[in-house]
Amino acid sequence: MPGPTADLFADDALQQPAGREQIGEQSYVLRAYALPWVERLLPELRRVLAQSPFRQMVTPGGFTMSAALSSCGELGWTTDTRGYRYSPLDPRSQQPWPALPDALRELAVLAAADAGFNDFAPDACLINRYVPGAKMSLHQDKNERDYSAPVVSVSLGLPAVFLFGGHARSDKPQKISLFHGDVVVWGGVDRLRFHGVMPIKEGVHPRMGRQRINLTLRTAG
Ligand code: MD3
Ligand code: FE
Repeated sequence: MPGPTADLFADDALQQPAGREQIGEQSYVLRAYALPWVERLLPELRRVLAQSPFRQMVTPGGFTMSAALSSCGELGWTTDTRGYRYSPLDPRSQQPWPALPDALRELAVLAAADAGFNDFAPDACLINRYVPGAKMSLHQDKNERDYSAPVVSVSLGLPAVFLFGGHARSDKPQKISLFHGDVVVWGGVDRLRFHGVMPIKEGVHPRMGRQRINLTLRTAG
């Protein structure tokens, strides 16, 4: 078993020198890209979550998702027994979702541009919280109106193994480790590829504690 020091070193800086890794024809991991932004993002995130706290949602099939969700921006993604959709109101409060924080928008627009997508204009940010054991099954993101816009995701906290599949559910997925501060940009021909997250391994992140938070920015409306 690694001790606390090993955990610390296994984490951010050493395993992920900043740099861009291409994972698909139009998809890139920007390693450690968000690290300089984290101390601006966390207070913004705290404000968002005070207004729209994490909650576990039920899929149309009747399963409770293991990841807890919230949203910010003009549109938020929700699911219930009636289906998946984007909505301008948080169903919990019946109020608009919290605004998309400035630093988060800036970071996402810069990351998209670095991956070749200029003029990214996100209107929705889905916030996923995973505790150890939580996962996301292989799926496609098909609720957005315009698939020409990329998706930008920011990983915070515990590491995850991201599954990046193909256009058919049966295509064998690549496994890509994502660490605190990594940003991933997916777009173009990769936009409708199946993807998921393996169950998060037990651990405690030195900054984020016993959780992984993923922020996914999209143009949904
Ligand atoms: C790849 N979230 O919220 S990053 C999701 O880590 C979701 O929480 C995962 O899948 C997470 O829908 C993965 C986001 C992501 C979003 C859209 C994609 C990855 C994608 C579209 C195409 C390919
Ligand atoms: Fe997804």
